[in-house]
Amino acid sequence: MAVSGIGKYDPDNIFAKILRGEIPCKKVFEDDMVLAFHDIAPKAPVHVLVIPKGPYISFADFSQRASDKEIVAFNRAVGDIARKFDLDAPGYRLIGNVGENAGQEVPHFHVHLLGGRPLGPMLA
Ligand code: IU
Repeated sequence: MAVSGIGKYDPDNIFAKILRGEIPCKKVFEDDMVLAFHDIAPKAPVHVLVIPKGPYISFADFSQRASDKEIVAFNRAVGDIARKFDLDAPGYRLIGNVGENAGQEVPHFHVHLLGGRPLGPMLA
């Protein structure tokens, strides 16, 4: 079910539990500000979710409240992960769902990094 991309952060959302180590994930990257792991229901050969460690609901929230340091670290990590999977040359897609209209399901900001096959038109 879709969630709101703004409002009060729910510390019991599934990604908050992953960040606290209460639920396992298939980790691909971690530093002090960012965690990335394989999506549990991959839509492409590479489908990684990249999340900030801070309590941000969506891009709308993150872009407003995160520090410059967090924003730089997050963007750098996304690029580094794509490179780690050799996706720069073939290309890849980044998706960030915000709120109801985008069908955001988990109320902790995440970017989907998809690649490893031709992805087709964005809204297909
Ligand atoms: P969305 O942008 O909020 O719609 O994407 C949520 C994603 O989180 C979706 O692709 C799920 O497959 C994924 N996911 C996950 O990787 N692990 C989980 O335990 C749950 C969802 I719940």
